[in-house]
Amino acid sequence: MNAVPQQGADATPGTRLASLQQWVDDVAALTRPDRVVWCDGSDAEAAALQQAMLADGTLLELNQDTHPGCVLHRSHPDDVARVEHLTFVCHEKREDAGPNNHWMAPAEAHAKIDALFEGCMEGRTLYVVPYCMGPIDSKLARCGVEITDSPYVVANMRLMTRMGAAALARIEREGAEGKPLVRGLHSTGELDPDRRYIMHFPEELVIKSYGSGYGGNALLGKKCHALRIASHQARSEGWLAEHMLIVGIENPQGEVHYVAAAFPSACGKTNLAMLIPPESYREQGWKVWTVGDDICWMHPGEDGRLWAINPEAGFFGVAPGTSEKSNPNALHTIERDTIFTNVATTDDGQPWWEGLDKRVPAKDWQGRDFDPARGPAAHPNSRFTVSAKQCPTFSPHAEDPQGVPISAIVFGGRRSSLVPLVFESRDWAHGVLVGAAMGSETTAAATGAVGVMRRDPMAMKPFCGYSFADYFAHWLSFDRPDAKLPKVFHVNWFRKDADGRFMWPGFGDNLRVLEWIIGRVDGSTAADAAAIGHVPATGALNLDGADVSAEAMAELLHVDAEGWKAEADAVEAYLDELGVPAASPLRASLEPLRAGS
Ligand code: GTP
Ligand code: SPV
Ligand code: MN
Repeated sequence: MNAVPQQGADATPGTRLASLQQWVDDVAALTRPDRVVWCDGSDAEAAALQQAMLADGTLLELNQDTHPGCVLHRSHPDDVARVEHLTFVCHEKREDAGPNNHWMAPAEAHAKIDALFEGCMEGRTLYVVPYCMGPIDSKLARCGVEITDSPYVVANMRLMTRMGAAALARIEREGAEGKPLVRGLHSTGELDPDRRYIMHFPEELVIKSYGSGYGGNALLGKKCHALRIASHQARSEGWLAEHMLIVGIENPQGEVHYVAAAFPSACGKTNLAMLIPPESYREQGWKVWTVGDDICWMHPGEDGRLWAINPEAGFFGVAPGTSEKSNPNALHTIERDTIFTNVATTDDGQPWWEGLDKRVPAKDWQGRDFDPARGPAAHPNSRFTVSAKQCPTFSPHAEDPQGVPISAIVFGGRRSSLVPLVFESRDWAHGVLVGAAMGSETTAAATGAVGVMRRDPMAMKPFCGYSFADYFAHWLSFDRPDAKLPKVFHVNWFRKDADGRFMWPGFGDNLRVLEWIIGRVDGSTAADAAAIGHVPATGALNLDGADVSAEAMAELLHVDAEGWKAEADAVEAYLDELGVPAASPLRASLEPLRAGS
């Protein structure tokens, strides 16, 4: 990578925060780059970087008439998803990482990965990327600095975070006050899967990532900082860092309820966050406001409610399946100034993926002439990176420094059987159990088998920076006398019939379920008691205009008592595996399932 912009005369030459300067100097001594560039986040810097990447083939220009400002990146074919088996959470004590994480002793982990970093930036440029997760003027926001040798990472971080001079100014101000900073070191290395690690040191607020240029492995502000490190910080500071979308639902009276929803990777967060109401709802005046599509930081406010910010500034969304029918909002968002990664292209250079439309792609995600015999044209985990500001439904409150108040928390996963369309937990402890018991069939977002059911508590299996037993206890601790906690629900858009077809239309029609959820919050909708919690009373779900048969609906809402007894046993065994104490309220919350009432 030689064609990189020279440091401009007006670019920040470094920092007056001595500890930060020292770290950058130390990293430069270890990695031996040709050049060090401090990123200021300016348009000029971004344009120069993009030019350099177009010149050396890191980026390819897409059709500028149909997609102005859009570019394509084709990753190394072995570097297309998160690598959970190579991701480590390195607490001093193994038990603090828990059975839910891969663990290595910090000293050993540093030694292992530093050996890879040694001299790895020779011939390359070292970029210093100061960033802020959350609105730059928000007390709830947190800063970090990522050092990377990938200009693609710099370009993505600029869209996904508040990156550059303003973040550095906050970092310097907070540094002078002695506030901690998250430090992330990243190199693409050789992109060799055998020389690849994603290491976290929560007690030091340090991340080290080597050997991958892909999304969650390389954009360190995202999963590494805003989930794994932040969840550890949140535990000691009394807040929650979650793998959740945040969406505002405005009813015809103009009242907005904010809902936070945790679904595992590639299970519908982006789609729900950008939902377009069914026509009948639009006519009545329902509106949906997008606050965030992947990460949610929630803090108890003075009023006892949970207040949430989206720490991110952009969307790194799944491309396949995104269409004018499923998510027109996303399609409009990515019409311009978007980085596409591993999508296919049409013969006139437009981005294309399975499910977009009926056109036939010309080139597949690896740039080969498309041949259906080789599988899908776009990689199943191909993605777009785009500023959230381009989303037509971006909430006017998304940048409020105090965040938005959360009325309901929704858990959900891909469950082709058993789990009904929606149910409500009985109380907070039961809600935490419902989150802890979440299961979902695996997707292409991580390497490994797809479609295998696994437990994924709160959609945080790959992202919790400490032991799940401690994490559940932390969730339970929010239930204080002065707290006005959100109600907790579970949904399943992914039930399948005997022919393997989805039974629920999903997407925009999911608003029907959200309407019931909000009705439960404000007390206007009816529910029946069942062993799993509260389920919609007959007729309580608005199905006007929905393309779903009465038989399918009955099946979607049915509670299979025997099936749930078996599920309760499986959940109990999982809690045992995680070391959840016998006296935990989670255990008591399982009892009604056993009793079948
Ligand atoms: P990450 O970015 O990986 O955390 O994922 P995400 O949860 O934001 O996933 P996303 O919304 O991008 O959904 C991924 C896949 O789920 C796409 O293939 C969608 O088409 C599909 N999907 C989303 N919502 C629904 C739904 O309501 N029903 C069905 N059947 N599929 C859906
Ligand atoms: C996920 O896998 O949950 C994502 C994409 O949101 S990545 O940032 O690559 O982790
Ligand atoms: Mn995600």
